[in-house]
Amino acid sequence: MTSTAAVTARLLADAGVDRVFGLPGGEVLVLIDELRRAGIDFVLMRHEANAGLAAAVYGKLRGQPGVVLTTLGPGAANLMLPLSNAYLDQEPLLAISAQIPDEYPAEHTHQLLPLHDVYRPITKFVAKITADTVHDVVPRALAACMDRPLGAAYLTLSARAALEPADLDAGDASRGVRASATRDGHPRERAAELRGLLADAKRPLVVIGLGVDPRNAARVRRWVEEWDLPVAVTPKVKGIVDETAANFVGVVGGMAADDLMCEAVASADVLIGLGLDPVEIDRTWHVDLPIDWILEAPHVDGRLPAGVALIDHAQMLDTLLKQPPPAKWKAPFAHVQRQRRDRLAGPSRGAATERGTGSPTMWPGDIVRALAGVLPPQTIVTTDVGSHKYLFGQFWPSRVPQTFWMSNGLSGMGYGLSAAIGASLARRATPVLAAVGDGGFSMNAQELETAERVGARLVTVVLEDGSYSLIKLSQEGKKLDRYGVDFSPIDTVKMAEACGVAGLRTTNPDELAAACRRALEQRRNLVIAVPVDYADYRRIF
Ligand SMILES: Cc1ncc(C[n+]2csc(CCOP(=O)(O)OP(=O)(O)O)c2C)c(N)n1
Repeated sequence: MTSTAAVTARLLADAGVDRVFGLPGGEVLVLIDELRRAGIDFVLMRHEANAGLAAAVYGKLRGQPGVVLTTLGPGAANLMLPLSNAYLDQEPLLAISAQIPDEYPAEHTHQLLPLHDVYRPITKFVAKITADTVHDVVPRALAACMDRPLGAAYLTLSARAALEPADLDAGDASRGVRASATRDGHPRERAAELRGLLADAKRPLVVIGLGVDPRNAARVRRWVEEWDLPVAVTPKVKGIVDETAANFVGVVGGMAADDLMCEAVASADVLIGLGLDPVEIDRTWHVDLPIDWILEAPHVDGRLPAGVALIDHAQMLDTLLKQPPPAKWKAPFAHVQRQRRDRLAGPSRGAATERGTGSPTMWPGDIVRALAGVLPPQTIVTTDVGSHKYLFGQFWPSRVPQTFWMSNGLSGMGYGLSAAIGASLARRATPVLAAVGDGGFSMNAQELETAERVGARLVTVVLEDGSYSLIKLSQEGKKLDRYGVDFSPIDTVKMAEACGVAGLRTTNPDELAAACRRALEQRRNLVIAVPVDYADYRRIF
């Protein structure tokens, strides 16, 4: 006999969990101690939301659920953002919180929240860990996170239940895991159908989305390359194809130059949605246009478009790859590709523009070009949410699968820095770049101290424009008076230094590139503040 907390820790360790992210309260100390005994690192962070975001990215990159642990009440309440993100952005996250013990009198309301009721709608599995259920609910929660669409599960363990004696062995309690949705479509027939459709197409476009398993990246890549098919991606699968290749049309799903991307999808005569999940599309063209859906898992909400059967992508792609392309297409989206490139050009490189304040700024396009020029293709890039996300989402030239991370289903600010910490811990040898706005940075800059302490190594580029610029642009678009969108500067460099991380400010693209490369090579944390003029985004969007 051992304790329920010890069995929980053992089950997590046996499932391959080696790190749990979180922030403690007295009610989870026993579990944290058992995690330590089971060889699982507790990654102490400065806010539960950040811990959850970091954990999910850590888990997804390792091909297993990320785990976040919080106390009850307020700590558990802070999980709304990462659990929502895990749900809408298909990131595997198991959250565990403490809860008031069931045996407490009904009159005990201190820190008592209906946590299961709160999180049930956005998670795939919710349960209480007790001595009787632990062998059942922990494996089921882990499996639910990985069952596609990937997502979240939520467990509570009261401080009292944590100490209850429990068997280390499962006995008969283990009930196995939930089965995945059945794939009743026929991959070979679907491949033949698709080939027939493409044979007559003049302007086909393959749009790849979040529902494509990264393990199929090589197949997808070979298919669009060998057939020279025009291809677009949604932001969350950037890198699944080589975005510097001639057949790459652009990024759909609300990024910069979305007018061009909408034009591309609307003018395609065959529009293939390979794993496309509408959760990333902030318009309604996916309802209005005839999309040929090729899905192997339901969309995030568990739904499928009418009449669509799930099929195995690998089998279908293997069938297609055995055959020559059914037609040759002569770059039907060349004009879109050209206009897309032009949007990034702007003023010549190195020229700092003057903003309202009279101080120098860098053309946002130069930030992308300068960094892309020096960072290796395997660099993991994360963004926060705002104008800079639209910029990087469309124009960062991703070349390697799973190297680009943003919150796009939820689009929740606060993602960029936390995601970068999770990514760096998952891929210790890989350079990591976080591109964030000054608004988002001030939501969680204190996690720089976490990064330094836990050994995450990243360069954070903060695009400083003294405002929530995406919202400011939206306000202007609505012809409203400017109100509630500008803030006074917090010195980014001093903020970094206060957290024990070096910082510098530059408006020179060469200096930006050199500093970034040096820090990544030397595996140092660095924050680079880059002043930008929010009005420049208008010319890119
Ligand atoms: C948690 C959260 N709060 C508010 C928003 C709405 N929002 C979207 S973008 C944005 C502005 C972000 O500003 P900043 O981080 O400075 O980036 P910028 O737009 O300037 O690039 C806001 C407030 C959001 N998406 N998420």
